[in-house]
Amino acid sequence: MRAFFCVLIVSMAAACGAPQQPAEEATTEQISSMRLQVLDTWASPTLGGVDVSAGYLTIANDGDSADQLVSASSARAARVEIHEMTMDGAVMQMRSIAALPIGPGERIELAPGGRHLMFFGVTQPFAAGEEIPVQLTFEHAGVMDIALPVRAGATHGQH
Ligand SMILES: [Cu+2]
Repeated sequence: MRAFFCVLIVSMAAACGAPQQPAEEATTEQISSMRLQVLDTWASPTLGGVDVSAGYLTIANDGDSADQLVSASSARAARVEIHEMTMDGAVMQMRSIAALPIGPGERIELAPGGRHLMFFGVTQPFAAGEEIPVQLTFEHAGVMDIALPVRAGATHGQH
């Protein structure tokens, strides 16, 4: 099962990295040794005319070296940021973070009420039942293409 997952990640990375990076061999090696898995992906539907939404997922690092999520993007949004929630007194606020570190053996959850991916400039609403393509870029593992099924859940706080 684990071997299968790595092969899958490697082939996806090779497929999307090939056009821009002829020398993808080293990257492929790194990805297979990193053993990063992205699980439990989903996104909130956009609500009545609002052009922002949130995405959630779990990143599991089954490898023995640290990595970090450094950026995210989507064809369905003008910009995707990595956000975290902080308490300012009794007020919960969110802010963008530059990178999300994932230590060896660690499992990082992006879930409602905590860290999340934030989509800005959504022109075509996210509708329940469809999948939003997202590209994650890790410092060492490189680029990973994932899909976030849209489903109703905890609605995201206002920005
Ligand atoms: Cu946010």
